[in-house]
Amino acid sequence: MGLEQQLESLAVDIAREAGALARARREEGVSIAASKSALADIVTEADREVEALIRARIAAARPGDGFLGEESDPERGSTGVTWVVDPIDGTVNYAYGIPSYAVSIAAVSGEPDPLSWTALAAAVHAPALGEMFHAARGEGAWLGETRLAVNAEVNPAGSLLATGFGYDPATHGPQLALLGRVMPLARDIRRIGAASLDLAYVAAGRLDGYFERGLNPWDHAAGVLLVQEAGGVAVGMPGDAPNRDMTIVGNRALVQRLADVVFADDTAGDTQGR
Ligand code: LIP
Repeated sequence: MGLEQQLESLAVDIAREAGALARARREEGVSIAASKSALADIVTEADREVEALIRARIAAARPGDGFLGEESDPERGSTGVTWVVDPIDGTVNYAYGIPSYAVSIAAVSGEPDPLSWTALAAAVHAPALGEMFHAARGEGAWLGETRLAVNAEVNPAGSLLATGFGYDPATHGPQLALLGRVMPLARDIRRIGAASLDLAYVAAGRLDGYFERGLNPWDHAAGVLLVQEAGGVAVGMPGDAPNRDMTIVGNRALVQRLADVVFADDTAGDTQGR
């Protein structure tokens, strides 16, 4: 078993344990610990507890690896591998009791920068939905034991697209304007509320494409590898990998159509807030 598959196996095992903890805490009742970038950008006690569990399991299994998580301080490693973790992606869904939340764990090599890292392994686990999406670089993307593939064609009826909006109300005007420009490409829009699931669903063919501005590295690190290993394309701003400025994924033809619209009049880029 190569490094990528070893990292994938570890990510899956940790995601499963972390998902069980998140689900247990949800059933006990969720308490909001704080707000972060905006009043609506909440963190629960469970977010913090689940990330601490993930971080401890990784440190025990792979001492010396780096860590970049949503709820704790970043740590540069000495092994060249960094773990990029969102302990509960879809925090607002989680707080409201909507089951569309996921533990998102990725292992990357190189600098912990989405513009330059190489994703090696990914696990996106939705514990309330009983689904484990996973991938190792070069080994395909999977839902459990089922191999995944993005929808290869652009549907003449239009594409089923997902997107999301920032926590900062100041971002909503430009983001809604962008959505209006994209709508002619869509048969319909979904707003699932967890980027890692949006990305996993594109990999699984449940969505044709997804775009969102303002994602954090831990929101997209694992899901982008799922899309790429399912035969899809993932881009950011022209010439960039997915990052906070923009994430667009789907099959190659759809991504080009979306990018042509998104970057034609990039007013949504005026407010990068979350
Ligand atoms: C969420 C993302 C979602 C985005 C939300 C939020 P969180 O991450 O997964 O796509 O639209 O604004 O950023 O905060 O639940 O980890």
